Amino acid sequence: MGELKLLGVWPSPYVYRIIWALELKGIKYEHVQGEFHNPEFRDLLLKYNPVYKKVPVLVVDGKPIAESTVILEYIEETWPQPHLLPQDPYERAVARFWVSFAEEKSTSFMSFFVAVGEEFQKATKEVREVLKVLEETIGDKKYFGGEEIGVLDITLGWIPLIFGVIEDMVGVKLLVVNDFPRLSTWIRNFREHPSIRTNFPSHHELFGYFKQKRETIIPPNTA
Ligand SMILES: N[C@@H](CCC(=O)N[C@@H](CS)C(=O)NCC(=O)O)C(=O)O
Repeated sequence: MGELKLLGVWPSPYVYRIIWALELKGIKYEHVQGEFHNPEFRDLLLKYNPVYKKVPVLVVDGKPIAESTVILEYIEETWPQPHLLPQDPYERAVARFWVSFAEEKSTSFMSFFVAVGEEFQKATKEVREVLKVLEETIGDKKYFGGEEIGVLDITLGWIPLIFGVIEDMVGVKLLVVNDFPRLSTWIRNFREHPSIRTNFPSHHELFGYFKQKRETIIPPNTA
């Protein structure tokens, strides 16, 4: 394997997926962290991800791979150890089902972040339903992957990363210990993992960033 470059923009939760997977597997890579308003970085994105022009992009010996879940599959196939997917084909299919579920439901969380009025109430209800399903799914396991972090933990890693920040911003707490004891424990386990902890921005930094982002979508005093 030659040169490995990750094109990212801070603090994209999609980019963090790739950082966490590479760190967990101990893979060396160069992180090219750019900004969307930088024309040179835009040119790079246009070159390496002309279809979506989004981060993350993993560039392997000059050849790009886009879409975080596709990149995760590539990483797993190229560096299988430690495994992010189960070895049993049925269990692997189940893990992929939950990844697909998590991706599909992420739109409700997006609405929770940016919607107002009735749309916000609807999103709140949907997010609570998704959290209930996840609470059931993790059961008594340490991680969704079992004893070790797996692909679903990484896919859902944006919950430990930014959901608390979003809750503080919108002023509604949904993921509370009393209602979601297992998910709350999972969040702690995930954040404390040595490969995650060292690649995890502070609540304060994230709050500043997402507050500004939200205000470009909902000007203050509109909510
Ligand atoms: N489905 C994509 C989503 C990636 C995505 O939405 N990335 C955002 C940053 S969080 C982006 O690059 N947006 C482009 C822009 O804002 O111009 C994935 O899983 O990689």
